[in-house]
Amino acid sequence: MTFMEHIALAGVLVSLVTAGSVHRRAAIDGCLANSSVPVDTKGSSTWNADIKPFNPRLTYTPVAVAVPTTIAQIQAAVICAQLSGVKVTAKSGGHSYASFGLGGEDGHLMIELDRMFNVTVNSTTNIAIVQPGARLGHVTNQLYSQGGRAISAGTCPGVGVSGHSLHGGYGMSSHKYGLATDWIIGMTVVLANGTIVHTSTTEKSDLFWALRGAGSNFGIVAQYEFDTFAAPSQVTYFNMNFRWNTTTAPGNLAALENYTKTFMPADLTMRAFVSSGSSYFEGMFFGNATGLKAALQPLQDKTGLVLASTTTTTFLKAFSHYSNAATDPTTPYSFQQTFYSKSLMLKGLNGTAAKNFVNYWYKVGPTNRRGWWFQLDLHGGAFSGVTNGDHSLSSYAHRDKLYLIQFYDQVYSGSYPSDGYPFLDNFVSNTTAGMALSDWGMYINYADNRLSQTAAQSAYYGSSLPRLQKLKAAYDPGLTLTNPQGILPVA
Ligand code: ABL
Repeated sequence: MTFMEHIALAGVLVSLVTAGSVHRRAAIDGCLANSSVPVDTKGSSTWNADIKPFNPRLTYTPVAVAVPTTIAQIQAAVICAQLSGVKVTAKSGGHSYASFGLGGEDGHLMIELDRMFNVTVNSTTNIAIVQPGARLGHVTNQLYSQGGRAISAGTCPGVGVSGHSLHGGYGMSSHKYGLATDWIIGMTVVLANGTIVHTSTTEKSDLFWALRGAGSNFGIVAQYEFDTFAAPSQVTYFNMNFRWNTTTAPGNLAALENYTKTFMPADLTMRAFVSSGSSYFEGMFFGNATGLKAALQPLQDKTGLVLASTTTTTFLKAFSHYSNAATDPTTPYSFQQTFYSKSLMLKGLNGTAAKNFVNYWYKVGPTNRRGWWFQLDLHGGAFSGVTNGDHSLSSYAHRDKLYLIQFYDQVYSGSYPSDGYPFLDNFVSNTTAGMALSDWGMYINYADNRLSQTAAQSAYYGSSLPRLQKLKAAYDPGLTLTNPQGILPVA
């Protein structure tokens, strides 16, 4: 569309828009058609697939679904949303726990990015060009097959690269290599006003900072440049079962905290997994079983944990060991789980907080007959790549947190019960009861849709929030790119 055509169209649209949402829909449909942006028609099978959320607890209906295959089409779609007075949301993998890829509410223009999933590694620079709808399994497989490369990222293969890496991106390489966001070195971005910019540490560095941690609020990344590292030649994954109780758990948690803060080497990434049926530590070690044993010994000495199994294999096979679905998905895609989830990022878990946490786990936990579990990732620590990443280069606010806990309460058939929520709400509130606000936060990649917008902003963005609010005022004062937990502008 030329500039003059935009102006002409804008005139038509202003009168349409004032007549309300039916006309907003006509306006956006008309604009997308005039701009040759590919769409999926409401009610078609592709539309139904596009709007199928990972978490069916939260379903929303967009006003239109654009399915671009080029950066110019993403731009044209954003301009149409602006002209039609419609909010716009990009969906990469669609795994947001709050269905933010659908907008987190009805009526957004959804830009379905999953047709754009190419990954190309430059064999001289080892920099990867990644399209924004690539899923982590595809990224991992492609980087590995194109020269044995990798980025730090999660192991759920269906998760989209965009939401994951624009809001942190923790995974089984993080203790050595930090977050997925740390590997982004450049981005081509469509801003809320429809302009295309390129950002890096030296171009619009404030935008680069904001996108690396709070990305969905600041633009639609249309293409990434990721730096990569050589995938380790040998990876050992392992399990250590444990059975603690209300008496032993607080002391063992204290030992775990001490270990993470002082000894746990970078080559080891590990988490505790606890469900009603089992509890174990699991993780990846970049090296062989002998190295792993040396890395774990100080913790075992203090806690009596026993290594139950080790498997030494390739990086790719270790990745698929921790995959929860087909390991190289592109599109179409339909994986779903029905659940409620919350998170806690903690500087530590000791004293009264540890006792409260342990009491809830062992006393209230067994009263929940659904498939609940928590994962406690040893996110920070003396040798953690997350802790030791450059704090000034990203808005990710939790580098000072030792633990990342994900709480998950799932049903395997039917819908999530409306009286189910207090179970996890109380798990979290009991744990934080005596803590200073600055000692904990939450992770937006495990979004809790039931937080108020105010609570969500401070829990997700912590000390980065004031600067993010100012940048929101600069880049998207009209809240074109937002959702019910989006950052609100402060001039
Ligand atoms: C995550 O962030 C975790 O790291 C995964 O382990 C977790 O996967 C997903 N998110 C959930 O959205 C789950 C599987 O989907 C479940 O089937 C499994 O029971 C659970 O992990 C525990 O292993």
